[in-house]
Amino acid sequence: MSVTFYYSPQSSASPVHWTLEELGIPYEKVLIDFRAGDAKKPEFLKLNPNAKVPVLVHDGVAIFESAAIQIYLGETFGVSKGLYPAPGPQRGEVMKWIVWTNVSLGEALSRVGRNFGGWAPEEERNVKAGLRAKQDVADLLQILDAQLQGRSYLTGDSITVADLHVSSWMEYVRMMQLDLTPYPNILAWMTRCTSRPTYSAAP
Ligand SMILES: N[C@@H](CCC(=O)N[C@@H](CS)C(=O)NCC(=O)O)C(=O)O
Repeated sequence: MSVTFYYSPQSSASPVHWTLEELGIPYEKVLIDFRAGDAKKPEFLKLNPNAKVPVLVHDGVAIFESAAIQIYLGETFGVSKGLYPAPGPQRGEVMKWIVWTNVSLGEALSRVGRNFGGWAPEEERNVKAGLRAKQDVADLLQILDAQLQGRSYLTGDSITVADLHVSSWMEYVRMMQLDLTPYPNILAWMTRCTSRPTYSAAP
C-alpha cells in the first residue's frame, strides 16, 4: 500500500493533512511550492491538471478535490478507526457536511475573496457583491451553528472526518477577517476539534 500526499501549508490541503494524521496510516508527504512553480510542472499536472493542491495518490491512482479525498479516505481507512460511518444513512450525513463546506460555504467565501481580497484586481471588485457574499457566509454559519446546538460534534457524540474537514475550514473563514463570535456553538466545537494533538501536526 502506498499513499502520497501533495500539499502546501495553510491551503485546501490542510483538512486532508489533518485527516491523514488522525487516521495514523503511513504516507509520504510532498510539499508543493507555488512560488517555485511546482504546481505547473508537467509531472504534477499529470496528477492534477488543475495545478492545485491537495492531491492524494493511492497505489498509483491520483485523486484531486479535497472533498473527494476526504470521503475517499473516510471510506477506505476511516471506518475501522471510528472516524467514518459504515455504509448507511449516517455515512450520508457525514458526506453532506463535507460537500456542503466545499460547495455552499466555499462558493460564498470565494465571492467574499473576489470582491474584498487583496489579490483580485481593483476593477474586478464590487462592494455590493462582496457585502452580499458576506451575508451569505453569515447565513451559512448560522446553519452550522444551529446544527451544533446540543451536539458535541456535527453528526453526534463522536468526531468524524466531517468535523475535521469543516472545522479546518473555519480557519479560512477567520483568515478572510470574518467574525466567528456570533456563533458560540461553532467556537466551542472548534476548540474541541482543534485541541487534538493531530491538529498541530497538520498545518
Ligand atoms: N476545490 C479544490 C480547490 C483547491 C485549491 O484551490 N487549492 C489552492 C490552494 S488553497 C491551490 O492549489 N492554488 C494553486 C495556486 O495558488 O497556484 C479543492 O478543494 O481541492
